[in-house]
Amino acid sequence: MFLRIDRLQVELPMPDEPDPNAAAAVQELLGGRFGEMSTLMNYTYQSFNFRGREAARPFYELISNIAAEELGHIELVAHTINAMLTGAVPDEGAPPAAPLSDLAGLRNTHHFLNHGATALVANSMGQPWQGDYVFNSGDLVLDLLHNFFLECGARAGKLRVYEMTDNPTARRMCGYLLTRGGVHQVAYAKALEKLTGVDVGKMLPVPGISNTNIPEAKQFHDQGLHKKLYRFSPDDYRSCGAIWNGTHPEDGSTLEFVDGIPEGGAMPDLDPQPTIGVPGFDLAEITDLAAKLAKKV
Ligand code: MN3
Repeated sequence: MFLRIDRLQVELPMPDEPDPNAAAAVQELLGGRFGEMSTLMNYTYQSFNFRGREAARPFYELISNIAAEELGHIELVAHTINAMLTGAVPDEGAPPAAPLSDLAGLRNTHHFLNHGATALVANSMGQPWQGDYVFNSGDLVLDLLHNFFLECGARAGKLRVYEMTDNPTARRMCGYLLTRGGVHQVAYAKALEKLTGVDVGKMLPVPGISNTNIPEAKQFHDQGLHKKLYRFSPDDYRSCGAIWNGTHPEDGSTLEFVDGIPEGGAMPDLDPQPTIGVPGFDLAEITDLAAKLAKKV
């Protein structure tokens, strides 16, 4: 079962200006081959399909627990995209005028034509996320090796999106996810080390640039988030600590298995987009009905 908490994993400041083309670039971190949909679905299906789990429980629990964190990463990237699209749709204008004509030249018009100025399950080129991005051979060493590679690719993607936009909301999200993705990269390397004896220190880091070079990641590094693995369950997944222990390969700090979830940040409340009928063309009616329903509970 899944328990849901209506908070983001980190506080996300809203940008002052819309930035729809940069939002299109950020889509790569949501629906690209190395995006958060891919990390989520790889670890989720690997946990669903895990055979012999009692005999290999710490590995099963590590994969399951990280899958839960990845669901929150999708949420964070989606809200970043939504924030960057907010304000891009003009407030006024109606047919037969063409209030959306300025949006026609944007990189991804699906954000507005098919969605409410919100995130797509697609990459930066608008291609939908695909199920064959999931690798689940059933061979634990091979799957863990894949997961390590996936986290390396994800980290490279975040660095490149960071290089493509100086939007403060996008960079905040990139800084946080570079830090958390770094944790997962180390976690899978540690799991491989426990399973095969491979030298983790010689596998890291990929790509060869430290998170401490990125100011938006360094702030989380300085708070120690790079050495913390959270336990994303009220009662389960306690054996992750059998893998997440020892020292961090980069700075030698002691790894910490946190018994609970991050404090996180408030869920942003997105402005309605009346010109494209979001959440409906008669906002007052929806607001009135919702208020009446809320009084009944
Ligand atoms: Mn992630």
